[in-house]
Amino acid sequence: MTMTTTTSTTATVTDLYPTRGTSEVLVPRQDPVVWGAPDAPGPIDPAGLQSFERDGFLAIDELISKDEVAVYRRELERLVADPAIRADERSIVEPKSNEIRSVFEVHRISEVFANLVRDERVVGRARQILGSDVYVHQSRINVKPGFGASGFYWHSDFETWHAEDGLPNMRTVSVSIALTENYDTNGGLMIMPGSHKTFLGCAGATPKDNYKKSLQMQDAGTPSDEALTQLASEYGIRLFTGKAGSATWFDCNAMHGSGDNITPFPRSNVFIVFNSVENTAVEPFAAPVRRPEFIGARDFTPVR
Ligand code: 6CS
Ligand code: FE
Repeated sequence: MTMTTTTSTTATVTDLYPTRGTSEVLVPRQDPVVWGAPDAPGPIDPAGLQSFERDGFLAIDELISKDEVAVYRRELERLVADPAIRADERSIVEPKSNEIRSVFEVHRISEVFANLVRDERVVGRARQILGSDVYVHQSRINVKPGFGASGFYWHSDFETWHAEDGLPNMRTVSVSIALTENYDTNGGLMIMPGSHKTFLGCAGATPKDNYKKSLQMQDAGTPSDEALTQLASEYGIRLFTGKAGSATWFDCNAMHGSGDNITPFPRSNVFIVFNSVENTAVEPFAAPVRRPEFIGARDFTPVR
């Protein structure tokens, strides 16, 4: 069953991935994972592209050097300490401690992070995977301080970006670059390897202004216990650890989440979402209104 949705122009775009209806539904992915040629030139070798296609993720031990990490850590600390940033609507705070949890659109707020986005080691990998020019659909720094910062429950990012931001196809890739050490104890990223090949359409309509809650604790777009049990039993769960400077690239539809961080050790990262310029956002497929542009970009200018 495919529903159609209309864009702001007269064209209609077929909804390949219905979600947020009355019942949950699992459908096979209808898009390639690696859109570029398997031997496309770039920082990822063919074996790396193959494993990304198979698993839906690619871990890089050292994407940026220790010295570079120090620069980005200082910039993160500068932003988090700036009262103007805290007052900015692009800052999301922790529900309990009221500490800053995330700052969105960090590639537009900070020239330092803008440089990271256009670094060939970063944007070059995104272009290789997506097989085209790319633009930033979303960027954020996640501070994930210690002593109780809450994690993110299981979800597929694409399910939200399709339902609420209007991304038509799975031609979007994220990279999480660790700015502090990711131990196996401080709330690291967990991904179900291979889960990116199944789309889980969630049950339950999107409330208006959903983003105000979902960026602290997601509700709409949350899989059922039964579906998570089925996916986890089939695919397993991989926890990502690594030194500051390591990075995890993962497909937009990989089922992932992270636990709370009750250790004294923060798990800070910078998270950048690249979307293909061939997959620009149309109207939301399953939400009453668009999310703000600082969460789902409407400026499709390719990263240069
Ligand atoms: O809703 C979003 O766009 C964000 N939420 C999560 C939990 N992951 C993806 C994205 O940053
Ligand atoms: Fe996510």
